[in-house]
Amino acid sequence: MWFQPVVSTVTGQIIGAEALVRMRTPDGRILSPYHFIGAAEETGMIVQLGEHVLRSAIEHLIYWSGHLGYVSVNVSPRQLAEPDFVPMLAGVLTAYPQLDPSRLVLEITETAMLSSTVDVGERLATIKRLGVRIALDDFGTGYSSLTWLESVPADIVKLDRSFVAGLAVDQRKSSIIQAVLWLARSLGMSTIAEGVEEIDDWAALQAAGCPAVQGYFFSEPRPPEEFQEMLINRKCVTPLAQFT
Ligand code: G
Ligand code: MN
Repeated sequence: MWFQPVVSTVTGQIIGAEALVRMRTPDGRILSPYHFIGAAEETGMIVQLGEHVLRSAIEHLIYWSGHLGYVSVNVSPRQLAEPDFVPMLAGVLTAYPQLDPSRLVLEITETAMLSSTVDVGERLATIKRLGVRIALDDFGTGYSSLTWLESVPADIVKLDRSFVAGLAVDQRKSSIIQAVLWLARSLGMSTIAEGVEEIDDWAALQAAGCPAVQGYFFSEPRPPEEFQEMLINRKCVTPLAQFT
């Protein structure tokens, strides 16, 4: 498990982390999920992998409890459609009674709704009843983002990086971002802008009132020891003073 910080644009502090699974090959290379999630889904190993990721993310969050607000975990459409997914999640939550379930966020992409054989809205509603929060991942890139927003009981919108890169110099992107921020706020949802790489884009997001950001500008995903170092020593310093 690697972790990438989510940073508040208001305080400059790390408020949460996205847990991102990586695979180490026998010759020591690090592979991103892009290279193995497909195979894990085909072989059915996604079930064990999904549970492992969930448990590991929760254990790290509990360990960093005093320093980190929440952890988010990506859930693939296939995982969500598994009949055992909700019982597995409920079982894991029971195994960690010290964890407030609202400190766990599941990130789901819109394709989960399009390609699924199950009623995704219904399944997510059941998950929400467990107290876990839901984030709409890569928001804005699918075919039916507004339907997704309407039909899913989500708590967080994760604005896709394609709207974020170059935002500061692109009036169209900035209009879209302001509209999504407004929409999310009116629906009682929070927004995280993903893929923030440039200081100008960060400043534009802060000025637009986007509450939280994530991206290489602050930190790439890091192994737990390095993430912890950043978390405890607050090394993920934002140039907040320049803009406030
Ligand atoms: O689909 P999702 O948003 O969960 O994808 C997360 C992936 O995005 C991770 O693999 C992570 O390495 C990558 N990522 C995180 N921050 C940035 C960024 O600032 N720029 C780019 N291009 N990719 C990023
Ligand atoms: Mn994600």
